[in-house]
Amino acid sequence: MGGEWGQSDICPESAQEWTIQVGQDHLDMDLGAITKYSALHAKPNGLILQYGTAGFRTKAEHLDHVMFRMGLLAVLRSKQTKSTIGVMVTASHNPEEDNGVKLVDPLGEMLAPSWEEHATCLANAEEQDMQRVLIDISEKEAVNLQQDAFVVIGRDTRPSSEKLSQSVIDGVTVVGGQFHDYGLLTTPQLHYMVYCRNTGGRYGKATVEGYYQKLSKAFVELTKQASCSGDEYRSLKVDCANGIGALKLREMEHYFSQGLSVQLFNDGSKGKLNHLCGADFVKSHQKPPQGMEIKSNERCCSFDGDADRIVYYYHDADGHFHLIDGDKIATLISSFLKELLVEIGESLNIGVVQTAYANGSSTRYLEEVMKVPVYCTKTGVKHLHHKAQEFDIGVYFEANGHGTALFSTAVEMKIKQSAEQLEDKKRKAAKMLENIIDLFNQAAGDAISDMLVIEAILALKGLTVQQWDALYTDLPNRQLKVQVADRRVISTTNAERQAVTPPGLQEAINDLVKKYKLSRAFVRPSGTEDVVRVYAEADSQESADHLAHEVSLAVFQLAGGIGERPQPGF
Ligand code: NG1
Ligand code: ZN
Repeated sequence: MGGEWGQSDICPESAQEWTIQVGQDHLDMDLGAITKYSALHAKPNGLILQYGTAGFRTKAEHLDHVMFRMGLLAVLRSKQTKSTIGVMVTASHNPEEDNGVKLVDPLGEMLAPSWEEHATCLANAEEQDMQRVLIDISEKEAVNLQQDAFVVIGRDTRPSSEKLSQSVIDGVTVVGGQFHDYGLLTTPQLHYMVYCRNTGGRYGKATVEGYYQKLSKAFVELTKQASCSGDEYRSLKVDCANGIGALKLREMEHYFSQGLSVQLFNDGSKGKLNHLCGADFVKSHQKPPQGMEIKSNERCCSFDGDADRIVYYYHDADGHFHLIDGDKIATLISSFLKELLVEIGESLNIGVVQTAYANGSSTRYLEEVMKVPVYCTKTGVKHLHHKAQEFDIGVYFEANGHGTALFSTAVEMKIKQSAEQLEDKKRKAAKMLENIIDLFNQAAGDAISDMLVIEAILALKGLTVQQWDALYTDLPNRQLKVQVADRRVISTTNAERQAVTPPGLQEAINDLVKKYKLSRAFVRPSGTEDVVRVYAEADSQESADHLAHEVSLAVFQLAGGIGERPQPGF
């Protein structure tokens, strides 16, 4: 488990040079204090971790030094950007015993790639090299050490999170940073706080109350405009993965209760975090979570452990389970936004961003039926977020339910004006769009915000969950994992849809794909686990399963598989 990649090869090693520089330029850092406190958060010898797709993630007991050092790094980043930086202590959908940490950049976005490398170097430096690496980072990034620094910290409900966030605080304070500890927060709430603080309050108030008020006000305004107010549209069962989402939704529900009643399951009062429940479990097992009773056609959803992902589902009258994943969420949202734009008479450019894991049917539906341009990026929300920023309106979702919509500043202003100036029907549509913009968390994918957006759209359009599901039919698919000695032997191109190395692997996949109808398959090294992921889809579940298995065998043979050969059957 965790993002271990073996020896890190990006950290400079010339120790001598550093000794000289310490003496000359870095008297502003109390290096003695750093060394002293660092020893209290000592790094286990030989442990190498990588700042991966979602920061550092591994067993909680290996993370104390990483937390302390990320506190140090957050201060440097804050000084460099002259902005508030966020630190979130969470391991999202990983088991309860794990934990993790990620830094949040000034506009609530993921940490810049060059700083991810610094994070990796700093986390892996042996005790005696820590000073050198810190100074190296400050030098390279021209950090003005005189600058004030401010760091905000949030954590999820894991038993290890409180102590680990205290280690972050130790790191922040030892280099003279100021901080605000928000305590328990969902990951997207922490992103929201960072965004608010760095935009002078224009985005919202940087408090939990401010978050609840902003979203609830927009939601209640929207649902007031819904003509159908039958109960069936207004109640929802929510599986909270025994995580932070339960606490926060419970705090928030009375703010929006006139628009929606939520019934919480797996609220952490009994079960274990992410165990047999939560969005990741539901999506990967394609079955409902434990601990939730579902009547036919009841609308249900699951959050993941830090409430930044959401998937919907229901049982039909025959008791069949239907999953509505991130692709269908993106489809609902983008078609609604497009309709509003048509009503307002605005021709803004709207794009949908997906990854290679998006179901082929969703891409086809978006492009061919809805005529919305679709773009594919590498896995990891930072890639999707970045791409979505290129549009007037960019909707991005990973199939696993992580996503949001972004609106350019010019669009926000235009819509605000339209909501004031236009006549009747157009004005109503502009007002709706204005509220929808407020309802999205534009800093990060957010289960609570997305849930309210979806509920508002379903109510406004008078859609049942089955009607939403019927937009298109997902192609049967299968995801598998293969253990290899070193997953870095697999490199990819074309947004991870094609393998470049090892030699022969892509050719083998091409040959296998040809055997099935409507088929597609790709492989990539995971950024959060020490495995190679295999994805296949085809016209039937049997074909998708066969194809995934055959591709797994090809990976095992050509990319240095270890342990048992992949077996058929799931
Ligand atoms: P990796 O382990 O790199 O596949 C997984 C998810 C990503 C993203 C990250 C961060 C899949 C196939 N992969 O990444 O989409 O959410 O975790 O949590 O779902
Ligand atoms: Zn998450």
